[in-house]
Amino acid sequence: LWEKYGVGEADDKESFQKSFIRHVTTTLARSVYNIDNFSAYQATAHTVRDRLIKRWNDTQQAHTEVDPKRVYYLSLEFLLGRSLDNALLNLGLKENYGEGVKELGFRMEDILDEEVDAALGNGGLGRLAACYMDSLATLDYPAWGYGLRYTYGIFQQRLKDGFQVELPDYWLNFDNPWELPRLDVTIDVKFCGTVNRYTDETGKVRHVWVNEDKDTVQAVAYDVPIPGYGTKNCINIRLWSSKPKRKFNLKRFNEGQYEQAVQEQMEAENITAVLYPNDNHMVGKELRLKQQYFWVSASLSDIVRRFKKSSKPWDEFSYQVAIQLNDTHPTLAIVELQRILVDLEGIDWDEAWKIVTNTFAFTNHTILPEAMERWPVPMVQYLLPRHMQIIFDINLFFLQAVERAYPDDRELLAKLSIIEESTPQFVRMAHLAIVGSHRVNGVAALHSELLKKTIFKDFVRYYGDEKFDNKTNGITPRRWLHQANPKLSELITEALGSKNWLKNLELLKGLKSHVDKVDFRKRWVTAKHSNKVRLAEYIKKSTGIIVNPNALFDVQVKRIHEYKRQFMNILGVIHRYNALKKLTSQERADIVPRVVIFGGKAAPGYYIAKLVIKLINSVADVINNDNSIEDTLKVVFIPDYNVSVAEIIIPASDISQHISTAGTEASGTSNMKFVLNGGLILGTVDGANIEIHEEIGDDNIFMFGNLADQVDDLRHAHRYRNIPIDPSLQAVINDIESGHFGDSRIFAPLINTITHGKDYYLISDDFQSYLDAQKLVDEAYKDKEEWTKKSILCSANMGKFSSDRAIQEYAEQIWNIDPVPAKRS
Ligand code: 26W
Repeated sequence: LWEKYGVGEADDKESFQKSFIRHVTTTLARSVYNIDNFSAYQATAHTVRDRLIKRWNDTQQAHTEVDPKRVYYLSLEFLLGRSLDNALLNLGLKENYGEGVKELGFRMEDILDEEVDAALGNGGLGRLAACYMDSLATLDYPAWGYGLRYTYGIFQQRLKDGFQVELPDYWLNFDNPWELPRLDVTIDVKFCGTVNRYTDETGKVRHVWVNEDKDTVQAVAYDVPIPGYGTKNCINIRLWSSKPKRKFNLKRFNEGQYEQAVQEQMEAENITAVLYPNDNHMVGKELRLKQQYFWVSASLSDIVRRFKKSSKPWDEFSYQVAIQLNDTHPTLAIVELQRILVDLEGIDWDEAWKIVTNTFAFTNHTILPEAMERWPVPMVQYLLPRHMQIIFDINLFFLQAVERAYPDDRELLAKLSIIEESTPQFVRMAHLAIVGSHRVNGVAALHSELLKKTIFKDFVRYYGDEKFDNKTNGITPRRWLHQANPKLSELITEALGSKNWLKNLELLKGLKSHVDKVDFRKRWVTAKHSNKVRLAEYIKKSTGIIVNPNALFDVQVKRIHEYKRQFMNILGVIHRYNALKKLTSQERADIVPRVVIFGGKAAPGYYIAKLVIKLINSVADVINNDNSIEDTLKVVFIPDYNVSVAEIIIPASDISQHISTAGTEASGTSNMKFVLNGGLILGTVDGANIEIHEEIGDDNIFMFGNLADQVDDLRHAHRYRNIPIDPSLQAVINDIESGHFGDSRIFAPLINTITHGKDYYLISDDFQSYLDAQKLVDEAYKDKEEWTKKSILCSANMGKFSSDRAIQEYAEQIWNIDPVPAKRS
């Protein structure tokens, strides 16, 4: 029938226009004489959606026929951003549809700009999941994502008097054309209740978990199609939304308990209401634990149902199913699968446990102690009584095995235990994830090494080194170069003679032979410059500040966190400002003008991070209004940094800063995006900076600061000895304290983190070498031709950091899955 009626098939301009008009008049119920940009967006999106559904159906059908081993990517966050442009490019529709809308009197850019971001994530981990789905689809892997359909995504950030204020992100205000509601796919999820023990007819002890109807909620599936690039393959992210299971209680209504009856319904909907806005910081809210189990339970029940359709024996489960845990957030899935196998399917514990551990693998994304998930045992016991028993049993059998290997080492048992023996006790989710998985990985070489040497050291001793490995992160070149930087993408395609680099990023190496061509360099600079003009316009629109596109654009955009050291950056800006003021007008003429650009959200409860935002804005106010420095320095804080703002900022940077205290940033992924777009980086010897350095060479990167293996000693020294603060830093602090940037009392708690605290993030220790590195940047930028060569070599050497490479490594080395080529019907 698809063939016969050609539904969602044709890609030509006329078919597009026909479908566009049909959607305007029927789907939107509007008159064709009254179409605004938003309606045009909706009609275009619905036209693309029709085509996506076709591919999505074909893909699922191919998977059903082949019944291959599938991978399930469990992530509490998918930070997808906008979908229309990506779908147009991946499906190869951009040109025809662009012409189509133009003839109808619209500009494609305006239409694309109407879309709201899908912002169901905080930062790195959520965006990584989105890039990985793009690569899984592009490489034809049979993969599913599972997550939550939050009613509210990450908050919108506004600035008031330089302070961050948060607004709810009610992103589903208008209909969302990128989701397919599956109101028929519903799954019951239980909470609370009790566990009954009994002996079955074979004499085996069994457990049943029973609860009251009011404590069961329903999960409803919403499917988000993810199209691959240059393939018909289109995979699925299934997001669960919660709703009450019990029909509205009429009996109670009659008894006059209307409010209580409504209350129960609302509590069920609460579960998927909001994404928790903390990044790298654990807050032990009961609702968050409920979210985690709700999601994990619905997803596993879906996965098990799909497995059962093939009527294969249970011992083949792990040959059919690989489940990747995106950090510890879905760790309860381990316990849930064990429960399904033992309690519901009647499989013996040991056999079940083998299936479980062969199925799961776990990725760690941070070593910060405050980010480690720990749940109070009483809370788990109350919400999930049977799971708590199973966790205790998993721990018991695990510790018994450890004891056999290391008799008499009680300390080792305490260190490895899944249960932390405090009052109350806590469940250590990372320990549970390690014990329940066959493979554990970090996200960059240094990070994976540090995991083995620090927080997972004792596990390496017990399991050996082979269980732990590295999978360096990657980014999708489709969105982060082709889509975000069309001018540079076009130039690259022309120089390389084809678009193949979009599927094989190593081909960018071919740009090296163009470095010495003056004309090529000129065109490279022109592309770069137009991106800077585009960003300057965006800055004017969003902040009112006017910046010069010929200045050096120096960017730091990421979540605001002490370990990322935006504080050090703004302290460096003050240092620069004070130096500029001392110069004569003639001396200033030699200075390369700079625009220092910040962006990023602070967790709403993170007081110090919010003070950093205020300080940046206060410093910006003074500097931007000081005519005496003659526009040699401007400071901008771009509000509400998100994926679509990143797509404007990243292609426009000359230099970007990735300056975390060594050993604290697991990988970073924006560093890869900047360099891929020909931006140089100024960074510490941390995370993926190290591997970028290896790929692009000493001449094309500015590295500074203490190394990870020096951090412990330096911290120790700050704690126990009186270390004098770096003099340049002290001068800057004095300047703030003098009131130069407004009432300095506001900033006292922030400054105290250096002066009266322990300078835990070692700003004082790195400050001088940071300033030195900045000086080298200034010098290097003066030689424009050399800088352009560096810029080209940066892009040329970034092949390794494609998410295609990362996904291929996961597929071959952890999941053991093969591509299922999409059918070309
Ligand atoms: C429980 C609170 C919480 C919430 C989120 C703890 C930890 C997280 C995330 C795992 C934090 C995160 O996004 N980490 C980032 O992961 C990226 C992708 O691997 C890395 O590139 C970043 O370096 C890392 O900070």
